[in-house]
Amino acid sequence: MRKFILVLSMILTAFLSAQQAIAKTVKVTMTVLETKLPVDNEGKVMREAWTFDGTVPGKVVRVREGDTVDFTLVNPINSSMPHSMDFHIAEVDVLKEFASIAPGESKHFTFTARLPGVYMYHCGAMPMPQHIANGMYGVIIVDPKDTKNYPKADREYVLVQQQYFPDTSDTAALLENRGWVGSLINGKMFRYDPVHDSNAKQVLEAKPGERVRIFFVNANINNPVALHPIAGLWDRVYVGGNPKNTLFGLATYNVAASEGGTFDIVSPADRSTNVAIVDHAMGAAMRGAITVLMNKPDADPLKGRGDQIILR
Ligand SMILES: [Cu+2]
Repeated sequence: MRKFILVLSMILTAFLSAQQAIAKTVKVTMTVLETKLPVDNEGKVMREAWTFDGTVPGKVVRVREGDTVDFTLVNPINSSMPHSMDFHIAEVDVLKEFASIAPGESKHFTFTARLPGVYMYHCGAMPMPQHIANGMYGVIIVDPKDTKNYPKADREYVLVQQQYFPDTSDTAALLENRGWVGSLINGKMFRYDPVHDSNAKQVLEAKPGERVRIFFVNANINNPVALHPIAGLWDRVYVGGNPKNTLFGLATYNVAASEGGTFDIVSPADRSTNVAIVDHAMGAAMRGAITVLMNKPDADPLKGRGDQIILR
């Protein structure tokens, strides 16, 4: 019995050190850029855009459960105001790591991505609704270590939704949910929907029968998102993006403001189909929150893989 316990403890020690050896430190740097960006596919409607590295949403950060993120935020001297960074997966001190930094300053902190999932990150400088409404948000994906109940996806796409307020300086209106005129998907209305906007240049693509995985974040200022794939079903919904929280077979799942989640859809294997991924709250769908997923044999092999998990 004693020998058995000894062998067991040796195996356990070897296993734990192997796990630690696999965990990495991932360096991430983001630089604030205050600019203007279009919210429509034609490129005519410009918005005030405060950004991380110039894009809305910011770049996708992707690490593995247990990894350490070594993060630096740079706020250049020519910025007009303080900014900050808040990763929803980071367990730190809100008054320290997430504190704002003035133009010309930088901020460095580290955190361990302890739980798998899909998490929002955003600027938390005051007034926070204005900084988020101006585009200072993005997604960090923490891939799970345990993939027993997490089938491999054939394609992966990131979608981030945001209410568009043309006048973000009116923070009272933001708080009262007044005056939003659009729903942005990855920064633009109907971004991947040529059915409702002939200027839309891209759609999500997959082959019939492939497992398509959507990493979704609700970056709305106030509203939840009733995420539904029209002409399809969610095969699995991993609440928060964590496979320990798996729901099977849903038509619609409600995503709270700031919530992230992972949504798998598998189209019929025997024919080409189209699915429209919408916020079924009509006020959002008809103002831009519709994304077309085309399942067809000649799907672009690069889409939904590598850098193209977020289509720019
Ligand atoms: Cu900011």
